[in-house]
Amino acid sequence: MQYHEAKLLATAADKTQWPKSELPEIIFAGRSNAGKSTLINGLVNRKNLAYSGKTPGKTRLLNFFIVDNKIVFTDAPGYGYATSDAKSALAFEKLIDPYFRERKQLKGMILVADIRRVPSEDDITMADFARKSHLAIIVACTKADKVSKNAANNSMKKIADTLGLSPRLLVPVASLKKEGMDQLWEKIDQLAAQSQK
Ligand SMILES: Nc1nc2c(ncn2[C@@H]2O[C@H](COP(=O)(O)OP(=O)(O)OP(=O)(O)O)[C@@H](O)[C@H]2O)c(=O)[nH]1
Ligand SMILES: [Mg+2]
Repeated sequence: MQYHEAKLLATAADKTQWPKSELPEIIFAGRSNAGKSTLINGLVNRKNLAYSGKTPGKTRLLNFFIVDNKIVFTDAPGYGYATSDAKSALAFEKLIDPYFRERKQLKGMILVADIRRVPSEDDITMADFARKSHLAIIVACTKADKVSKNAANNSMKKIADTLGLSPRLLVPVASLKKEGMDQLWEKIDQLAAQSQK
């Protein structure tokens, strides 16, 4: 795996705290506990750059990481955990809506989905949103180390189908074992190159 230089640029509760940067940005979106933060750590080969953990709801704010001085990864809180909790759903929206609406640098989305689960309504909404906003989308199917190759292939077909996306946009990953990182980087580099045009 290639070396990648990464550091935290900013942690933002609202737009006044968004970093001043012109670099293309990619948001890591997905259900709570899907493995967004662990994936960021895996991609840059660091253990604890992004805060991750066993209990859902680890990431609370938007965390911006600058990588290789050429791209910014935005780690976001997950959705769908305790959906009955209207207060946290509202907090999520307040944090994410302005970012989606106003962040000009935002060029792409990595939709992070547990390979063992059928995408939720919220996942479908996210994929639809990316399509409508002309954001490039990549689906990282996490925790592939927990299933057989065969099961992984079947799940990925189902995930692509449910999200209405081409299977080519999906990449299986095992972030803790650093599997699939090169394949995902290849897609990220393509995305970054496109957004430069
Ligand atoms: N086996 C395995 N475990 C993983 C993988 N990715 C993440 N995990 C585990 O899943 C749990 C959740 O990971 P996080 O990265 O914190 O998930 P998140 O999506 O950032 O969660 P929130 O910030 O709460 O929304 C942690 O215990 C991780 O170690 C993976 O590819 N394989
Ligand atoms: Mg997280």
